[in-house]
Amino acid sequence: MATVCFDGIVGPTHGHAGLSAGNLAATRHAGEIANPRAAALEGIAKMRFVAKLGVRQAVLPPQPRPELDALRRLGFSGDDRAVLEAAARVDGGRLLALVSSASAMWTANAATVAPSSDTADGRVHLVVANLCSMFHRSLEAPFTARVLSAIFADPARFAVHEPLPAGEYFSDEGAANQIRLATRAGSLHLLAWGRSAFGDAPAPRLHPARQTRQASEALARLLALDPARVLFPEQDPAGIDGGAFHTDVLAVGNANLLIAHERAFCDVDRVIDQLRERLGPELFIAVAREGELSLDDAVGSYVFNSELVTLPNGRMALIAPSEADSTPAARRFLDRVVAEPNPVEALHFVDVNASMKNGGGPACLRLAVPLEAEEERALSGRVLFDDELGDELEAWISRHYRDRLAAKDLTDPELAAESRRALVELDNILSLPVLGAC
Ligand code: SUG
Repeated sequence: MATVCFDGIVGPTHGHAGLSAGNLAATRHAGEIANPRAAALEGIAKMRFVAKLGVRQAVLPPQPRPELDALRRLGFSGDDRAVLEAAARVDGGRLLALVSSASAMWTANAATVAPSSDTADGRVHLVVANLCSMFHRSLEAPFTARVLSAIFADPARFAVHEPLPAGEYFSDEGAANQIRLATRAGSLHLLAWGRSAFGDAPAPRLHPARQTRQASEALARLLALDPARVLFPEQDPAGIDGGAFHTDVLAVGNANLLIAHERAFCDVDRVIDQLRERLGPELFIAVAREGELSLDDAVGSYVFNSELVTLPNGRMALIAPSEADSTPAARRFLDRVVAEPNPVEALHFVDVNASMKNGGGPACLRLAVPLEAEEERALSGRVLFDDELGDELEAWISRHYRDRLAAKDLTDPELAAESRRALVELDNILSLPVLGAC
């Protein structure tokens, strides 16, 4: 089994609108002028880099934005120009920014995943995330369901589940709150959460907790996991208040290695004991305590939002954001992890700064899907990344994307038309007929 990393292609309306409360980077960069073309090319460069390491790499398409259908459902009418201009007058342009967000690029939030080796029916299960905590992100779910159903189309091998019913009770943020670990003792899924729907658990005071415990429990059922192979740790409210709105801001795991900050989970030592008990002595754990790496530096550098990948030789590489290189305590921590006796043999830094400005590091940009070779061959569409696809995508981005996008540009109906044309063309490149149909 090898993990295929599905990266989201950054969309043509990529911007910095400060849409996510509790996401410190996004809030700090609100209102900055964006460069969607550079952002998208940065994403392709990362995919190229990861693929060159020998890691299986794939792509997911961006979504049509601005979401004019959503605006029409909200009562705006007339032609596209009239709809966009009227929406732009609402709440100082906030509504238009929300329906224009290219946030589907952070595919770690697209779905929760269980490989066929872990499920009761031997199929790969994916549950599309409803993302209902944030309005702009909730708009992603229906299209994500179509895209994943188109790619994982073979019902004998794959089960793509509809998003959980949206609402206060079942708020689900996808694999950003999931860590799968495995040793010869078996596998274990951590399905973390930030609040209980009934308020019967400690909650953050400053920032919203997005995932509910009830959602995580529903995911375990839908993924058809053995209940003995699931843990439901709570995200530390102090971590969320420090800017870790998703688990993957403070923890990353792969196979027999977990790397985490002590503020990732409530009572982190108990979580570690449970992991050791279930996974045995083959499990390696590297925890940063506050004294070694402050919560501020951990969140500011996104060092735990590194991709932790298995290389063809069975060892691992850490692909960290360049911000972790320039934050001394984060860099020292990474050096310690590489020096310790664990599977990590290489440390790399990638520049995904346009994504980082919105609170999305390397790991946010990919959905990790462990697949057997025959399952990988059963994927529909031309989604597996190679140099040729990379070249075509770069040329496509250079043809269609703007290099400057300010909030006022979102009212331009030509931007919506350009984006649509770009996505229709992408259908052909990816042989994935989901975009043109919109
Ligand atoms: O949901 N940012 C995203 C970042 C998601 C990061 N994903 C993971 N941690 N896996 C979010 O907060 C900001 C968009 C803006 O402000 O324009 C945004 O949606």
